Amino acid sequence: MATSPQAKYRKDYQAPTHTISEIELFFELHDDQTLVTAISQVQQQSTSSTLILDGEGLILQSIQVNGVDWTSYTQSELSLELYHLPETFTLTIMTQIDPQANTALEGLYKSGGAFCTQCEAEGFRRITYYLDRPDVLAKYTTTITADKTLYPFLLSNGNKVAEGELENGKHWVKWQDPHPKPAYLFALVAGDFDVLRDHFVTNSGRKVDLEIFVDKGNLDRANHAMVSLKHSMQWDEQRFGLEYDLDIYMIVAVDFFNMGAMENKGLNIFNSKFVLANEKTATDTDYLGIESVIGHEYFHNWTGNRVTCRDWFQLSLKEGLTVFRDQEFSSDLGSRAVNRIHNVRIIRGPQFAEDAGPMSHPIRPDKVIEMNNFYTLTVYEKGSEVIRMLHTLLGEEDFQKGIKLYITRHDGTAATCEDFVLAMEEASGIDLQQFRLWYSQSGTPLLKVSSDYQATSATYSLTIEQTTEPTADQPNKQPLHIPFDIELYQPDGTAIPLQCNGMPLHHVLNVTQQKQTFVFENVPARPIPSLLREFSAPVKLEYNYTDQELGFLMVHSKNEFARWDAGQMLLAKYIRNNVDSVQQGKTIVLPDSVIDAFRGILLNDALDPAFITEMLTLPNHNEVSGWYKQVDVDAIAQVLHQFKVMLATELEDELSTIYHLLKQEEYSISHEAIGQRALRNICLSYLAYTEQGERLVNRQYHQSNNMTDTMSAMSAANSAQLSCREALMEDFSAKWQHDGLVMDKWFALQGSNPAEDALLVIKNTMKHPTFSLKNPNRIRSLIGSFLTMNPVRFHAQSGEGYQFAGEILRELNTSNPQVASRLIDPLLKFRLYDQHRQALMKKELDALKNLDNLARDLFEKLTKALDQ
Ligand code: B3K
Ligand code: ZN
Repeated sequence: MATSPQAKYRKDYQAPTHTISEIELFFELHDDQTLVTAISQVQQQSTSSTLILDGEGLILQSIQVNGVDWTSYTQSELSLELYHLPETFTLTIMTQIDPQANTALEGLYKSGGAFCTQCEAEGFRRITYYLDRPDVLAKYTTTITADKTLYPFLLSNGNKVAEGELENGKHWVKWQDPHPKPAYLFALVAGDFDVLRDHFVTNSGRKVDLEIFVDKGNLDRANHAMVSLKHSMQWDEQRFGLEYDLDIYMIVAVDFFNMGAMENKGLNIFNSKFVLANEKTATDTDYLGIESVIGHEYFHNWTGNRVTCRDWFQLSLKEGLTVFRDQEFSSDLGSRAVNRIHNVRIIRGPQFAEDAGPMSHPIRPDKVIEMNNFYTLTVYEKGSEVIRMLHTLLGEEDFQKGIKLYITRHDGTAATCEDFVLAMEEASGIDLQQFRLWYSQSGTPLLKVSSDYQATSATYSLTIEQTTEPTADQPNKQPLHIPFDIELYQPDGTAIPLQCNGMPLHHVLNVTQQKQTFVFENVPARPIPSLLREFSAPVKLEYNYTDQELGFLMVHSKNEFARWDAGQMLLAKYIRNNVDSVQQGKTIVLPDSVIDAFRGILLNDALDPAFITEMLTLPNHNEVSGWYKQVDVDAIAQVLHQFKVMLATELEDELSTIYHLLKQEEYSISHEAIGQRALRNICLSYLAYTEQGERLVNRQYHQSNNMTDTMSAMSAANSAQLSCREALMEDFSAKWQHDGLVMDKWFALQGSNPAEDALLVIKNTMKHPTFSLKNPNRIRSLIGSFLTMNPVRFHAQSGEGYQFAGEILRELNTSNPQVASRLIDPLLKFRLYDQHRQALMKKELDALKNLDNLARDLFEKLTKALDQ
């Protein structure tokens, strides 16, 4: 690395010196020498006649200003500075790029046989020199020329306005996007595809063509994506009153993609994982993932595209809000409780861990070296929790008023998080001054709650104390405005109407002080409190519940989420106790009362099977690790394993009855069928630890007519290390080795294989014909699961897991820094482990840090982790 990468600060924002009203792009596509001509209409907005454009890895061919060659410029590694420019002018820049050699998958690159682009956050500068910042909005016209046989489809944003043939076997297509947009929403695709076509008629009666482009032969896997797209369009009209604004909406599925999908205006580009599905190739989880990501990208059309971000520090403005919208979409279409549980698991697990680690940052970061490092769980998921808290405080009606005001006020412009909060404040009349701290303060608040009942006065008080521990980025914390949703129950299960100071009270308390007591009147007997219902704020809760109280809440809470949460608290208590026991050399015990509480849930046929499944799902190793400042990998693994065995043994009859009862003859993708399969398969995952395990798993695998049941069988065999595991793995690989996407499920099992020789097997698996270190999906499936889902083997005392991670990271640092930067996270947490492991992990980090060509992405994370 020549010079140390420079950080950018939120406080340094300055409006652009120039704006660009229109840009006309010409692409002559060739694998290794693509020619890009960019003709921009530029207007000076400041006193400076110097224009500094961003550019990276470009070969500059020519510059013209108003049609005349321009020589007054300097070029550096990351920019082009043009001097002595007129106030308004036409700027023509020709650059040459090499898409074939672009393994970073940012800018214009080749995915298999197709050309495609990824421009967010700062990829457009790898296509041409430009003001590559989100507050420069221009109208785009794009002409693409390419070989007609290889690339019959030439796509870009907006509407197709012209096309033609050329003599040399080439053809061209011209696209025009009427909506001004920042460069990060630009997209281009060229390739040969099968197309699934449909249409949608908007609320106001406009017909929109819908097109999904998939690799040839995959048409039978595009249907669910199309159904999801139509559901998204309908839902956004109904719930948010927002209609689509172009005549065409295109989605292209590509195999090489760094993340999930990208919301480019009118031309979404998707990781094929979030498009392709049929019952033979995709699990129910895949189906639900597709629905949610298709929704997410579609919802960006208003929250992201029509109103975009002023600068990248404001990323949560579009991402937090759009995640909130996609979560609401999934909840309205499916089970609200189950969706909430899934989302809360992410916050309590990996997001809390992010807050506690070296990369901690507020949802609106203050300092960034590589923007791609900030597409984080904090910005996305915690960002969505912040929007959800606003929704809780305002209620649906005022929240929608706020959204309307925000969109009307900022349509067609680049806005800030402050603009959003202001609109919410003005629409509702609620003072959000203190609430704004959620945008600037990082870390996870801890709420310590205590209670007191006075029989004589029939009053019950809750005292809430909030603290936020210092984080790597911010030593001092202030009290936040926390919506705290509660209910008080009488021992017979009825809810007590809340009353404070003689006034009836809504169930959401406004916690604003460091320490605060709420006194409830007319409470006939000592109540059982249900606290932080719906996880009404992204905080940790501490309250000294008895087992009986938790057992009570598991049965009597009015709200399913609260019942699940009580079950989790009960499990958490015994997981902690038993981790202590293991450390003291004692045996692991789980009282009968706890097992009976779960038996009660399992046998309650009034409950939704999908919900029972969540109740029976133990917190995973990563979530449990997050409870500790010093993680004892082996003790946690032992306890979780033993809990599984004990629950399986004690509940075998019930699990077995339900397993057999829920057998489905016909496959259907309804929410009801998904729920039943989930329950049946979690029963199998427990039964795998009993004597019947081998037989049931084998039979399910061989009789299965869908990927959900197939994978559940394989995953049960993998976790319980059944002797049929090898045979099933071999059978699966023989059947699917032609299909990388399906094989990813198999790679993930190899990665998370708890066997002692897992690493050796993984190294051999890298030679599998379907594996490639060039494909991010393959890397995440095999290597990613080893690093994140195989704690015991990854953290092996020998250090071989860390060494392996180091080797892979050194390679990816050169070929695909973005993927490397995501993969490195488990190593960055080295301070959580014992001295021996810390030293081994640090050795790998130091070796990476000393690389000559260390990418910005890794530089930022490594310096933070090591300098802390
Ligand atoms: N906006 C994109 C993410 C871009 C990530 C760039 N490293 C997908 C999404 O959040 O919808
Ligand atoms: Zn998004």
